[in-house]
Amino acid sequence: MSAEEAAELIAPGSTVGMSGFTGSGYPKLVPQALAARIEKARAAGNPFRVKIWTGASTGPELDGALASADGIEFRLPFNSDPIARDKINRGEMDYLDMHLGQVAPMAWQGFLGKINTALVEVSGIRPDGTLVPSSSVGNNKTWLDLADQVILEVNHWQNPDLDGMHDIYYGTALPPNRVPIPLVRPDDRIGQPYFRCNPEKIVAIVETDSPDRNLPYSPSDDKSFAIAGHLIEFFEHEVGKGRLPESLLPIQSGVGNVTNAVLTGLLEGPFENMSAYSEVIQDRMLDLLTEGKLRVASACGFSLSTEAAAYFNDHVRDFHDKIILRPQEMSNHPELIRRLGCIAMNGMIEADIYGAVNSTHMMGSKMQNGIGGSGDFARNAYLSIFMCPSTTKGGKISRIVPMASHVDHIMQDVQVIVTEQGLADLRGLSPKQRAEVIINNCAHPDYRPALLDYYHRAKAKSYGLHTPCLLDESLSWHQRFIETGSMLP
Ligand code: 0RQ
Repeated sequence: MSAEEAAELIAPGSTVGMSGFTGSGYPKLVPQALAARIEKARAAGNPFRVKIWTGASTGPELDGALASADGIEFRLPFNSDPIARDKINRGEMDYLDMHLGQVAPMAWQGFLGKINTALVEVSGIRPDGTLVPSSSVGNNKTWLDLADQVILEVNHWQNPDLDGMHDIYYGTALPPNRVPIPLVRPDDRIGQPYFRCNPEKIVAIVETDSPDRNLPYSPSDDKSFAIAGHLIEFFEHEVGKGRLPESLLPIQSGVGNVTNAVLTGLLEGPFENMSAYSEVIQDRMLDLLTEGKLRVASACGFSLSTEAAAYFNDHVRDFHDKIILRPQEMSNHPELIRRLGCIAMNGMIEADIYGAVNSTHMMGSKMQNGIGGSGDFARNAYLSIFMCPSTTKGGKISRIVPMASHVDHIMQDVQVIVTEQGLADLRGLSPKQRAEVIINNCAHPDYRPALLDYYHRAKAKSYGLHTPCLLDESLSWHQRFIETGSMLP
């Protein structure tokens, strides 16, 4: 049926579980038709909103369209759409920012409430009724199983060769009946390539031919390459010490310029036969696979530039045996991340001198995207690494601060911090030892004296001397930025 007819089947106020993970595999037509329906209802004096659950971020046709129509009452678990972000930060949309790996278990446990409709993009429907997943898997398995009704968007833009690339594991159960997950290597296949779906629940099938949201490629800058350089040197050091194998351990890498630069560094570096156990496959990961540096990449979806997406679409066959796409409860599963010994590499907004990391909130209160999978990986990884340039906004903001204005990753989950200034290896260090390494190795020289001054005064005057702090001053840098536009004194 048409997208407009399908959108009529979504009840006002209901909960819709949608596909979509980092801009891949999200439904494109029905959300726009729903947004148009909401606009029309508002014009007629009967506005309504819905609750949206997804895998992670989606695209302008979903979050952008529905947020513009003021149609989202509640959203989980991750968002990077600027219009939705603005609504969240104006207090006009409720947002639940969750660990991506915990969404499906929490839905099954009944903690999130009822899901009425699953709206899922697939790349095909097989004669036996099973569904060929699209360019991301997200929480689709869970939405399809739990929802009362199912709307499918069959997207012909997706390459049919995606068929066979997915591994959908149906062995999950609720406590006390959980059993070990039989995955011991990133390339293990433990499930089936297709989603099952009760045909009686399918109320609409809509055909589309629309591309995923692919953003133009912006090349990494000098600071990103400096960060990458420090990290590659660190890996070589760890291999030399016998703490990492020569092919490293399965890498997890966030998205963005810095992580793309690190992957470029790995492309040029000495490590061979590597593997990735990650959430997303980004541009440089495709290059690593093409060059044979990376043997296999397991993830939940793609986050590609327009150029890389076009290349991938033309060459899906070549990647067929090298990429495995899994549900996010598997790609981000603590048991698997711990067992495989992943090397987690994620971006951050700021870290404090003790190495607590803020991944989500600007100045303590303004949501950027969400914690995503960074927490799933950071706590359970073999090595947990966070990185960013040491300043931003033309030097007006230091990303190493006396106290993080919001904490997503506690000290114990942060083992290595890297900026373009250098790398702080925090393993085995007490809070005061961590502070000295972070300030001296990672802070920008414009802020280093002020950080040292704060730290020394805190050591003299703090209420306790385990993690010294001056409560009346520790967040003053953020307040100064809010008041003057700069953290500089
Ligand atoms: O602002 O966009 O106006 O230029 O924030 O900053 O340095 O480009 O950061 O794109 O690497 O993202 C933590 C958000 C970093 C990301 C975060 C401003 C800065 C700029 C972006 P402009 P950068 P990145 C795998 C794991 C959580 C999810 C995650 C993220 C903009 O890495 O979302 O890890 N992580 N997932 O100017 C005020 C500060 C700031 C600041 C930066 N301290 N104060 N503004 N900015 N620092 C992937 C998934 O989970 C899907």
